[in-house]
Amino acid sequence: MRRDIVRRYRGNPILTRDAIPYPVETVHNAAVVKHAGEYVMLFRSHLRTGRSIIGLARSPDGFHFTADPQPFLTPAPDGPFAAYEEFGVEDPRVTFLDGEYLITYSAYSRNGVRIALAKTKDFSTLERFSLITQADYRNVVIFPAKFNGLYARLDRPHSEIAPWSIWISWSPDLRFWGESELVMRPVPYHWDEMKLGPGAPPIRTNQGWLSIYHGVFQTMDGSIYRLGIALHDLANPAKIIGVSDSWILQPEDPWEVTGYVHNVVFTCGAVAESDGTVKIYWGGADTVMCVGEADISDLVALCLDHSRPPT
Ligand code: BMA
Repeated sequence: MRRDIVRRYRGNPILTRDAIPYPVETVHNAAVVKHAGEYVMLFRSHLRTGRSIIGLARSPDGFHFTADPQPFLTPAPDGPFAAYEEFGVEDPRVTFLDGEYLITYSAYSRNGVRIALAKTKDFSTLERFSLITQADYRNVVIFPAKFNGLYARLDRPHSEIAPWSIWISWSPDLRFWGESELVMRPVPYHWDEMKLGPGAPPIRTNQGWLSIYHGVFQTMDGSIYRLGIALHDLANPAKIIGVSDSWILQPEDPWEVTGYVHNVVFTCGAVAESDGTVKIYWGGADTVMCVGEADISDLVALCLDHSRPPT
């Protein structure tokens, strides 16, 4: 009998546009963290213009979410970010480090897509800190730790020459990033052969940093977005210990197979719990939010015992 590594919550989808108190077309690709005794979700929504904004929802248990009355982050009307957020803000990721939440998100404009970093301590005020990439980058996740005094992030530059791969970069101050290295590229004729991107900010385990990423395969019927996992070395996350040969989640439920973009499961966040499980949150078909649970030890074992070459 087949045993699913990610156990889908029976109440999926957990958040849809009908539950949002302002007009939106979708609710997807959300970051989730635990803050002050509740789960806080930052979710992306398309507007009828086709551009995206970021909303906030709260939950006592990680499954039942209520959206705040107003959006959390909308394109900057003026100042240094305005020119780069003109077409919308997308796909937030949140990392807790040194007493504050670091929020990375995609900033779209006529100048391409860049990643912006904003900070908050309480999810009521927000400080836009810096645009931390040039165009075209997406999927920046910051590690919740420093390494020899440096911050580390995984990211996914866009290239017409090489397959779209996962890179690592380092920073002394969260503003200036460099010493970049490619850490993981797609494997030809594999479920993630077309492109890869970091998903949820990495989770610390005794065996290494667990990174839940998305991988894309192109078919005659369009692209399929699935989730996979990789384990990075604890002391030096530029080194990959293992990458699961198989995906952990693929579009199967009707709201993952059909929607704004068909055949997509896409994660921007996961919450590790003290009982050894992890709640993984994903957008279904760029339209609704879903959640499932997995045992962290199962995910680590897949990376260690069922690994394929990282590059
Ligand atoms: C990616 C991003 C994601 C989206 C996915 C599937 O390139 O735009 O936000 O979920 O495509 O459409």
